[in-house]
Amino acid sequence: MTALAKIVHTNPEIDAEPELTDGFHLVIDALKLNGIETIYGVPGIPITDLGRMAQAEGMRVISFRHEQHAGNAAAIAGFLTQKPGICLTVSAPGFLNGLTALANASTNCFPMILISGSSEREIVDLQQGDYEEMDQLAIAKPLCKAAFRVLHAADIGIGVARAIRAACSGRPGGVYLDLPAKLFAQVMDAEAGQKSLVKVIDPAPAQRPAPEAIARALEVLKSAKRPLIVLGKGAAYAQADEAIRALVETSGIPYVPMSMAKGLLPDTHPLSAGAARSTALKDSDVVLLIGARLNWLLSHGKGKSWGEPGSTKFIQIDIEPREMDSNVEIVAPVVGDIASCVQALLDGMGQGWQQPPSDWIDTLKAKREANIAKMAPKLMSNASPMTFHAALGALRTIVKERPDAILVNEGANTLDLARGIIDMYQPRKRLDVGTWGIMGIGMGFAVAAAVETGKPVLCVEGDSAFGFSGMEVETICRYGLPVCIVVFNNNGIYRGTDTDPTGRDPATTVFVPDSRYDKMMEAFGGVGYHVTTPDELTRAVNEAMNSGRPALVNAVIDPAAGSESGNIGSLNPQSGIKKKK
Ligand code: ADP
Ligand code: TZD
Ligand code: MG
Repeated sequence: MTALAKIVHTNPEIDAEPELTDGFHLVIDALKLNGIETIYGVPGIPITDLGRMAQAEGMRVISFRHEQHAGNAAAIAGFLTQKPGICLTVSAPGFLNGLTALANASTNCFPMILISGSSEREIVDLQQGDYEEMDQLAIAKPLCKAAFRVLHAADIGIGVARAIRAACSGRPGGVYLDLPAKLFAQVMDAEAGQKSLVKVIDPAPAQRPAPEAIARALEVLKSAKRPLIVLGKGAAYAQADEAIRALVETSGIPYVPMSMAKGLLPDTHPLSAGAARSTALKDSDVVLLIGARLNWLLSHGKGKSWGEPGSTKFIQIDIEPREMDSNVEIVAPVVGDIASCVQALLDGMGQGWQQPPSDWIDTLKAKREANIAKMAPKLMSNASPMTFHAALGALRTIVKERPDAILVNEGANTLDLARGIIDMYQPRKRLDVGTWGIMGIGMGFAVAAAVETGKPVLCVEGDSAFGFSGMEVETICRYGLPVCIVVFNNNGIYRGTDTDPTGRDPATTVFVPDSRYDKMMEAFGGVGYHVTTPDELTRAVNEAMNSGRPALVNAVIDPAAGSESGNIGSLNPQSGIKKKK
C-alpha cells in the first residue's frame, strides 16, 4: 500500500476559502436530521445526483421502475413507521406518475412527501416550453394535504420541516415538495447551511381530548345494551396497541376490525365480531368508532347495513374534528389522538365498569361460530381448478403459522375473500387497497414492507391487480427482498369467462388464458412456481418463505368461480334500458 502524502496548503487564500454546501446536500442533510433514512423513487433530470449523493451519504435509496409504485412504497412506509415516507421523482411525467400515490396517501391518511424536481420557474410561468415543463405546485395542491416550493438553498431546512409537520401532524396525509432544478446547484456557506436546517420537534403532538367529551362518551357507552367497537386503520396507524387491547378487554365490548385494522387484536380474540360483522353492525345500539370513518366502507352509518334510522348512536374518536357528523349525527364526538383518547376512556371506566349484557355477547358469538362453520368445508375443497376459498384456506394456515409476516392484498374476489378468510394475529400486518379500493399498490407496498420492517412479505394478488405493478418484480429481485407473491390466476378481472358478443375481440375483462406469471419472476432471477392444488400452493409458499428469496406462485383458480366486483357488485350502475329478449 502506498502511503498517502499529507497535503498541506501553504496558500493562505485557499486556507481562508469557506467550506461550501449546496442544495443537493442540504436536502439530504435535512432529511437525515429528521430521522428519514430511506428514499423511494425513480432517477432522472434533475434528481439523479440527489439519489446518488443520498446513497453515498448512507441513506437507503430504492429505485423503482415506475413512480407510482415508489409513491405507494413511500405511503405505506409512512403508515408503518409514522414518519413520512419519501418519494423522489423527476419533473412533469415522473411527478404525475407519483401523484396517484400522493392522492391515495392523503385519502388514506398516510404521511408521505412527494419530492419532485421541476423545471425553471421563469420558463414555466411564461409557458415557453422548458424540458418537462409543468406548473407542478398548482397541480399537486388540490390532491394533497399541503404543497410547498423552495426557491433558495437557505430555505431547504424550513421547507423540509414544513413538509414533515404537515404530513404527520393532525390527520396525516400526503405533502408535495417542489424543488426546482436550479435549487440543487445553489451553493452557500456550509456552516450557515447547517444552521438553516430544522429538526422538527414533536411532529405529531399528542392531542388530548376534552374531559367533558370523554365523560359524554362514557355516559353513552354505559347506556348501551348492544355496544360495538369499530377499529379502523387510524387505530392501527396510531400504534396504541396495548391501550386499545385494554379498552376492548376492560370494557368487554365486542369489536369489528376494518380491513387494515385486522390483527390489532388477533382475529381469533373472543371479543372479535369480525365473522359476525353484518349482525354486529345491524343490531348494535351504540357504536364506538376508533380511527374509522363512516364512509362507504361502513355504508355511511345508515341504510340497510345498520338498524332502523336513529336506532344506532355513534361515538367517534378521531383527530380530525371535521370528520364528526360527516354522514350521520355523532352523539359523542371525541376529538384527539387515539392513544390519548383511548387511555382517557379507560381511565374513566375505572373499577366499577359494567360489562355489556351477556345476551348480546352470546348472540354475536353464536353468529360468528355459525359463519365460521359454514365457511369451513369450502376452505377444504380439493376441487381442480382451485376455488378462491380452497386456495385461501391454504394461505390462511400459512399466515397462522407465520404471524409476523406482512400480508399485502389486492384484487376483487381475491381481496374480499382473503379479507374474510385469512385471520391476522398482529397489528399492521395487513396492507391493502384502502379507502379507494385502488389497484396497483401491491408491489410498492411489498417493497416498503420488506425494507421498513425486515419481515417476510406475502402478497395475495388478483391477476389483474398484479398487472398494475407487476414490473416491480424486477425491483424485488434487484434488492433481494423476502417477498412471496401469489397470483390468483383466474384469467381475468372478476372472472375469466366473459366473451365479446360480436365475437371480434377478447371480452373487456379477460386476459390471455393460462398465463404463466411465474415466468416473470424467473426472468429476473427469482423463483417461479406453477400450482394447481391447495397442497401444491402450500408447499410452494412455505418453500419460498423459508428461503427468504423473491418468489412468485402462479396459482390457477377456476375462471368461473368469482363474482362481478367481488363483494361490492351492488355499486355497479345498472342500465335503465331493459334488454330485449
Ligand atoms: P378505515 O378505512 O380502516 O375505516 P379510515 O381511513 O376511514 O379507516 O379512517 C382513519 C381515521 O383515523 C381518519 O379519519 C383519521 O383522521 C384518523 N386518524 C389517523 N391517525 C389518527 C390518530 N393518531 N389519532 C386519531 N385519529 C387518527
Ligand atoms: N383501476 C384502479 C386503479 N383501481 C380499480 N379499483 C380499478 C381499476 C377497477 N378494478 C377493481 O375495482 S378490482 C379490479 C379492477 C380492475 C381487478 C379485479 O380483478 P383481479 O381479481 O384479477 O385482480 P379477481 O380475483 O379476479 O376478482
Ligand atoms: Mg382475476
